Amino acid sequence: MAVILVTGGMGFIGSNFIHYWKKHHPQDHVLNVDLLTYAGNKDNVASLVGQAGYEFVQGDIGDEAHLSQLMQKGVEVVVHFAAESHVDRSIHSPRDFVMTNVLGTQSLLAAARQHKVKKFVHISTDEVYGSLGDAGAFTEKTALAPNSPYSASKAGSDLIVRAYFETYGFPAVITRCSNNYGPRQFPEKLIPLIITRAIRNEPIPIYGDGLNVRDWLYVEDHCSAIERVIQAGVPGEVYNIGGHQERTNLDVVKSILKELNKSEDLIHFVPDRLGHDRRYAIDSSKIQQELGWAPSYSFEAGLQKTIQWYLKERTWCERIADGSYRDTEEVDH
Ligand code: NAD
Ligand code: TDX
Repeated sequence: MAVILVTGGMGFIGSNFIHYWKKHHPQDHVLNVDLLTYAGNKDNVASLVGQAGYEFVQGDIGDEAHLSQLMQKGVEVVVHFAAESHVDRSIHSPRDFVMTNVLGTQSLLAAARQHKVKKFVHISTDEVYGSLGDAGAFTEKTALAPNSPYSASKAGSDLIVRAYFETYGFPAVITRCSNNYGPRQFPEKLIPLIITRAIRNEPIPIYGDGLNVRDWLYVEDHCSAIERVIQAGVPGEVYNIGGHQERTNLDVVKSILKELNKSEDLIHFVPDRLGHDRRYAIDSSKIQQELGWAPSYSFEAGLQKTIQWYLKERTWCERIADGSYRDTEEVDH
């Protein structure tokens, strides 16, 4: 039995990863450490509460003493998802992003290093590479050129992780994934925002001309890539993760409206995001060739599963809409 510490396990990707890991490695003990910011939702892992091999501790990755104490539970592997993750929020409150993503990551690294963990997987993003023109894709050798406070803070965290490897020989690996979508994504991000608004026949805001391109990956495919990195990723290396599923935002919106049988009249063009990156595309040949990972879902298949999940989980959506997902007394897990 291995003890795995997951940070940010109440968020979108972290909670999907915990479900994935418990399904495929039921013997392992997962310790979920999350501060429960607005993005942390206990409903995401409610079905695991009380199960053997799952434990939640509320905590801040910036609290090195607390993290150090938690590492003493025999933690061997750290998978670090916790972050401020929304670009629009970073434009309004950049400081929060530097505090959590840069300083928080350094505190976590210090605690993990002191306890000599065997592997530290740092979950980063393709946004650290900046924006692409019409052609080409980001490789692991592409220079970092982040444009938003969010991506700059993630690039800062990548560099401090890199420094821990170079300076102390700390066994850290960095992954950089493209845009994720799937169950349990907070409806501030494009795909869940469109789905939940379209279901309620509310207007859908599209920034600028709607022709910005993102490279979409179903969250379960991201989880299987992280699994390969835990098992075989080489310390000091960076692995790009993506599924070669580029779509314009407008195409994404139209696909969702069609699937839900809703009118395109719901689309409303609104002023563009400041510093809006035009296009992302990931070259994931390194992880495919060196670690034998491949995505399983096409964008169409993943999107259909995602829409079905949001249609079925009405209570999950309503508890976010009315704010009750943050009531800790009611659902104490
Ligand atoms: P999310 O916003 O859904 O979840 C973040 C989680 O971190 C929340 O549960 C929150 O409570 C927790 N958290 C925030 N600050 C904390 C702190 N100081 N201490 C402990 N916990 C804290 O984010 P997500 O979309 O699941 O993204 C997870 C990670 O993956 C992030 O590092 C993000 O940069 C990266 N990433 C996301 C995407 C994407 O498309 N969503 C793509 C590539 C990489
Ligand atoms: O209401 C909207 N209208 C709109 O046109 C929203 C919320 C977004 N958009 C556009 C902006 C982007 O071009 O849709 C695209 C996707 O936006 P987000 O869902 O905010 O994602 P993005 O900015 O691409 O960043 C995401 O992918 C990389 C995650 O939020 C990051 O955490 C991850 O690192």
